[in-house]
Amino acid sequence: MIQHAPWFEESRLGMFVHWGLYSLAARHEWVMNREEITVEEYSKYFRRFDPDLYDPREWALAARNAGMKYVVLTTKHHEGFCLWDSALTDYKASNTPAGRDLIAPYVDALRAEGLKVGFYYSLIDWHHPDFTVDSVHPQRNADVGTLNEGRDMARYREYLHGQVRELLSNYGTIDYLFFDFSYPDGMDGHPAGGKGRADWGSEELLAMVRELQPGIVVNDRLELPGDFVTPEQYQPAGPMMSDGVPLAWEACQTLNGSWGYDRDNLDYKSPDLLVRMLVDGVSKGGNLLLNVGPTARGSLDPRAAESLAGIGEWVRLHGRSIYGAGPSSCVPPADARYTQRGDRLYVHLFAWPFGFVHLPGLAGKVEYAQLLNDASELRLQEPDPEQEAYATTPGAQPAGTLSVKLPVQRP
Ligand code: FHN
Repeated sequence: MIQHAPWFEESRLGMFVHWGLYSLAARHEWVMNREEITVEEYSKYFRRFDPDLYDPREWALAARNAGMKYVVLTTKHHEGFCLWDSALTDYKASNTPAGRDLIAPYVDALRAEGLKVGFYYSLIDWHHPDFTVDSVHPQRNADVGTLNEGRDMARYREYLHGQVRELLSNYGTIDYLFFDFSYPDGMDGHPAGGKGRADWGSEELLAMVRELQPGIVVNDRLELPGDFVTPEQYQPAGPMMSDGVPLAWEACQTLNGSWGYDRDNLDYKSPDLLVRMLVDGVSKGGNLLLNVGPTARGSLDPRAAESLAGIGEWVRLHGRSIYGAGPSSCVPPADARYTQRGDRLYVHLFAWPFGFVHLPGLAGKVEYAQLLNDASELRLQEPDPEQEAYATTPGAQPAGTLSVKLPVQRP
């Protein structure tokens, strides 16, 4: 549990939003890197960034209706483009056809819906003239030595700290900060090397963050321990621990493998799979930060909106089995996960059982069982008073639920 921010693990589900100039390219947020696009060539997107449909209230409402309790928006991704009216650069939304600060309305919209406010901030910056060309830079395969002449990471560090200070000073209480990311050993063995805490000034930066926003939660990507661990695009095998102590963790996941809007990518995870990812994570003590990539006009991708609606319907009926819930000491039957909140044990059936669900080791410990979607009772049996109980289940999986919950009330 993050002692200074219990809201984080009580929330269990948040929305990640990747939105920037790469949304115009509409094929990947690393397009600048993957296609080795120079800053000059990439400026075509800067000149055309005109999000006329941007309405963060739409995003906030979609998040709330999906059962999400916090939202994290890319204030600046690796491309270096800033969504807020930073005094430290001209490379910002207010200098594009958007013509305004886009962070202020985002923060207001979240607060209006009672959602916690999260910022993502990229440590990497492929636009800034002092950010040295390294193994992830779009120009990594050009003449790195010549390109780095005159570049000064100390000046970049000052810029980096100044921007974080702006973000944490100018928009009221910020609840969550996702720094991204450190690669001290470089990427893919590229000789241009990497960057880590010394390049970012991580210790000083983190101290400033805590001073400006004492209640904030910060992730673990400054090459320093943070408040929570960030497995990305995978689900840990079990609770994440350090020296036997459970860690707060959050799995960040995409809907279709891309973080930014990826027009031609149709490989969307089904709402049922997304729900099972959520439940799996909570059963291991983790959160799910599920990503959407709005279009360059600022609207949610209709396919993402459909996924969110599907999750929202499940959470509407089953939210009490995830919010404030976590791992159980009981061992679940096959094809199931347990989440527990107080004396309520929730049995999440990932495969519909053959007329009953085993409750190993729970003989004499279960007083009542019901389906969560409609609160209908499930008859309990205790064939072996020393070992297990089981609850009888209807033949057909109840309609309207992506998976079924069984709050098993324990004395
Ligand atoms: O390089 C980024 C990537 O584009 C995306 O923002 C993810 C989200 O966690 N973080 C980095 C990859 O780990």
